[in-house]
Amino acid sequence: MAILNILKYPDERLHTVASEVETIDDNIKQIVANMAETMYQSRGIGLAATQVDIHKQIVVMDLSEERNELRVFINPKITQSSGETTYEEGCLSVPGVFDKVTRAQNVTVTALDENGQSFTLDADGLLAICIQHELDHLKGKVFVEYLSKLKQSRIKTKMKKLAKES
Ligand code: GNR
Ligand code: NI
Repeated sequence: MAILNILKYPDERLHTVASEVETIDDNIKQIVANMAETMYQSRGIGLAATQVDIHKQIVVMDLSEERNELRVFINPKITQSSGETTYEEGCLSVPGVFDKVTRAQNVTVTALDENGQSFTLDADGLLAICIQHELDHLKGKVFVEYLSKLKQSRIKTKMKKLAKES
């Protein structure tokens, strides 16, 4: 396994649209394992392949307290959504920035697991928020793009300053 480098906003590569996974082979399983390891070591609740510069539709997530309930979503699609909820979001690609985003309260997602089994999940609460946040990454969208242009510009300045210092 390996820890992968997480792209930081405003890296242009975060705006790449991910391609569908055609076959779940050893290479894809390796990517899933490395993404899980990277998510756990970064203490995130989710990670999209886009964030580690792999432009395939792969997401890993773990919302459990014990960090032992890994969820894998390959080629995920939201088939239904309803309601509205606002939550203060953060992102491993925008460290230190937290702001409110309004999203659907409930979503139904269909995806393949790491064995190529198709599954459907009805989600609400933080799980539904996280699914929408991760699917946005696969489409090249970062949560800060829901904020005002002024906030986005301030965040860009802050991130560039952080990058220089490190
Ligand atoms: O770790 C994460 N926490 C989080 C909190 C609120 C809403 C979304 C998230 S996802 C984020 C990890 C991440 O950046 N995934 O893309
Ligand atoms: Ni994120």
